[in-house]
Amino acid sequence: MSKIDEIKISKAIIENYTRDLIDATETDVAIVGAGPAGMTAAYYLAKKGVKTIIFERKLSPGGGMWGGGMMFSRIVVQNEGKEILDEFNISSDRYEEDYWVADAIESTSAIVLETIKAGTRIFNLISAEDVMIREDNRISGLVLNWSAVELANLHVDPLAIRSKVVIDATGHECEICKIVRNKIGAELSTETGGVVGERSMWADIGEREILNNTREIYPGLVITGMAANAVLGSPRMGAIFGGMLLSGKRAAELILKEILV
Ligand code: 48F
Repeated sequence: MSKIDEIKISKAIIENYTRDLIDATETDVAIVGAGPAGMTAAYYLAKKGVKTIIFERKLSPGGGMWGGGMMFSRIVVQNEGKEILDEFNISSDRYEEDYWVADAIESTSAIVLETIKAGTRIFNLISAEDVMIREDNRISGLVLNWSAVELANLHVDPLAIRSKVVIDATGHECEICKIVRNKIGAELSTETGGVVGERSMWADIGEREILNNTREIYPGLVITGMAANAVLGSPRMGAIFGGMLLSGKRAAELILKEILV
């Protein structure tokens, strides 16, 4: 084996990562949250050649998909979502007439891999702590910091990236919408003008409403996944994931057809 040089290894990591981070400072779409909805949106955007970057707070991308339902590592998808399982080459077993069951670990890893292979770059361990806004009252980028800074509660100033569109794919917390509402005092396009908040579990209604909830909630800001239901006051739905996948795809279609034109 050839002689190993730790300094070369360190330089290789720093140079390669920094090159990609600099490249991420100007993008078409910046997605906050690498859960199933955010990654599916990224996959369909990147496949169409749209420059798409995801920032994920945690070490592992995947959000709430790894854990299945109450740590039983299986997810369920209804018939309408089966085409997306197939698109990601995820194997699934039919359960009665309407459902498909898939291994949560296979599903999450397949979506992560396919999303990256489609051309999306995922930056883990980075949190979006604010947005950028300009005179036209349009969201124009994200303010980012290392998750470790946030966790340690250190006072370290963030850096920023510019993006034509931002997607809030932060799940139940809908963090970006809360920031936009609270810091800018923005009127979101909801019945109250603010974040309505998710309702208790009712999977049938939650899954039915999520596609309509996937929308541009403020100029330059699109919501997808559980964040879409939380912002618009729809119910949560538990370990059925068809709506998350279909919402991600819908967010990508909306951006392609109506925003980045
Ligand atoms: O929670 P999450 O998986 O959201 P999702 O894609 O899917 C929801 C389901 O997992 C489940 C469900 C199924 O019926 O209801 O809950 O809508 O993924 C959200 C990701 O966003 C990250 C967080 O760590 C998670 O991986 N995240 C949240 N806030 C930030 C963030 C932030 N400010 N910056 C970066 N990442």
